[in-house]
Amino acid sequence: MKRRNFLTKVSAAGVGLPLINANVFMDLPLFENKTASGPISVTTWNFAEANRTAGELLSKGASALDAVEQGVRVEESNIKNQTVGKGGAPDRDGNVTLDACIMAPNGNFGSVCFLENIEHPVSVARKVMEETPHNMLVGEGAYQFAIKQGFEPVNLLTPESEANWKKWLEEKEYRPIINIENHDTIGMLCLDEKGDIAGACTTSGLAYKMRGRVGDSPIIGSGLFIDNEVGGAVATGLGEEILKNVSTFLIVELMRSGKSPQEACEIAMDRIIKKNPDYKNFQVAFIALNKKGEVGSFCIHPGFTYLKYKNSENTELKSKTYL
Ligand code: SD4
Repeated sequence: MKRRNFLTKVSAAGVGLPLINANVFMDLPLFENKTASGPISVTTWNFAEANRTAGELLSKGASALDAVEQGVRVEESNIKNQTVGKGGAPDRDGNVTLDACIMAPNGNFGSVCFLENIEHPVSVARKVMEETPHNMLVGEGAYQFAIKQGFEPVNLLTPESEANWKKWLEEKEYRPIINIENHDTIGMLCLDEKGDIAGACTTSGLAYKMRGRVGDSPIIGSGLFIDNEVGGAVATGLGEEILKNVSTFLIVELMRSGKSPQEACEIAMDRIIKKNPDYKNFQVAFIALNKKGEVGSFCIHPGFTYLKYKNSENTELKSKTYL
């Protein structure tokens, strides 16, 4: 049933609902169960194998939730990638601490922050969502929970990340890097065959951060937000700025009010840029996907790319950029 029909019916029934401008909801289905676009996976940066893994799973009929989890796990295990999972850059004391979240079409989510010695924080986040009465676990509690769930303890600091950290210690200059070799936090949004959307986001956070620092990536509404009636958005870049603006929630709300994913990303970025005159010195990037399968992306600095898997093709796309 279309929401417009629903509104007509309830008001005809005279149930005394407050007056609502029905135009706001025109053509928005109340509960949309299918998409005409077919399955799509979109992923931040150039994590081609991760996005292909998710896209192929979707083509075989996997749920969006399974696809995002399996997709981002590829990068969590990739030790060449120093921004996610095993091999991630440590904090300034040499500890690799991971943040991740996953959000399901039914609006539920799981999140872990400041998790150490576990290779797949996204899967721990999913367990938090499915096996506990909570949504977020942090630090030692998250680690203990993971071990109880059967995750193996692993050393996440690779010799390469350790060597880079030791080099950093010589100067100890803390400055967020704008685009880390074209790969960084992985954020993924999937739309499945049934038209359901899910998302995941996983990171080792900013290199050489203070111990205990948590960024936007595991925070629902900042690093990731999904609303299965509207669409989803994920963010990458300087978490502090994304957190201050609750950017992915804002993007989804803008799409709800009729903006395209592209327009929504641009308006949300405008908010960050207006509030912080220092915007030339940091990067933030967004991708958004709506229920129609339309995709948008926006970033501050050139250099951010993202991937779209659709109809068996994994295409790298250049984001529109503010500067
Ligand atoms: C954070 N947003 O921890 C993440 C890291 C990132 O580009 O995406 N860096 O702030």
